[in-house]
Amino acid sequence: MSDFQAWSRETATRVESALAELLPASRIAPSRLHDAMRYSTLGGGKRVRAMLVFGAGTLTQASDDRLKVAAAAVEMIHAYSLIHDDLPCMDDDVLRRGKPTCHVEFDEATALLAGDALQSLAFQLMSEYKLADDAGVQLRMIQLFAAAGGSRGMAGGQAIDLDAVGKAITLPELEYMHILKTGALIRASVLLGAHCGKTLPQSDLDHLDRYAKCVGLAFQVVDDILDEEGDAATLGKTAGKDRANSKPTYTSLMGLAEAKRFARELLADSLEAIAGFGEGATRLREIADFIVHRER
Ligand code: GRG
Repeated sequence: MSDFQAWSRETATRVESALAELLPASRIAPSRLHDAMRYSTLGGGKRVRAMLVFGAGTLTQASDDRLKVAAAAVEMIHAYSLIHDDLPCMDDDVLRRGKPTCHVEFDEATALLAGDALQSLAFQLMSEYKLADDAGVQLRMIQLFAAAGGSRGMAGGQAIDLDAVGKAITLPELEYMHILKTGALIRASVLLGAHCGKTLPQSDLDHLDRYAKCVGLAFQVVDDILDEEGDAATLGKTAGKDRANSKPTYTSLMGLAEAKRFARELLADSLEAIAGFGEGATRLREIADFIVHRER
């Protein structure tokens, strides 16, 4: 096992136990809602966003105690977006992380509420725990986090996505949609992790943000490639859905070969953005490489 594989497993274990501890127990009422929140958040997923929180936190020597709370909050928002994305009124999917989606396992109303409650809990944690030395920095982190999920972030990207079904859109329009839908939370993960530790000068934060933007887009380009080339057993979710739903994707607009070339180009750009950081950014480099070369 490579050093990165060992680190990523350790990071996934850390965030899993933080989530298990921070999510309300199933025995606490309302049990069905708490069950649904735990069902959709625990025991699955690649934990890429948690890795980015920890990777950026390594650069600023942030404490594990802070990073695990920030990573858990990010993974809760991510789980929330997946629950809502799978609902009949959105992508209407039945398989997620190799098991029935939340509304299939529970029911639509419970799935809707589980997503809502996960979002609230994420913000509660970000404001309850001390995540930065300076209260102003922590407030800025919460603002960043809120913007990433809002109408000019993930929710806005989803609105554009739903509107684009069956339509011919241009590459710049596709890029804009994904920068919001997938990229916003990935960018927030990197900056939140960094803010948990020592203060960086604005120029370093700008380099990190450039890295995160490239990695966020690369994540989506590879997601489109995997949707085209992968199978449900490996992906843990329905494959070939974008084409079946007439969704514009990088592969439908560029073709497979060009999409793969674009993903490699984004990887190179992400690495260039953090070239000046030296050893401290090793994990961030490895995560970028993992995102582009992953198989699920
Ligand atoms: C949650 C603010 C908010 C709004 C709801 C549903 C929705 C609006 C937004 C959808 C966001 C979404 C589903 C983006 C897709 C991003 C994506 C490719 C998700 C899959 O991420 P992986 O592969 O999943 O990291 P795992 O299961 O590995 O965690």
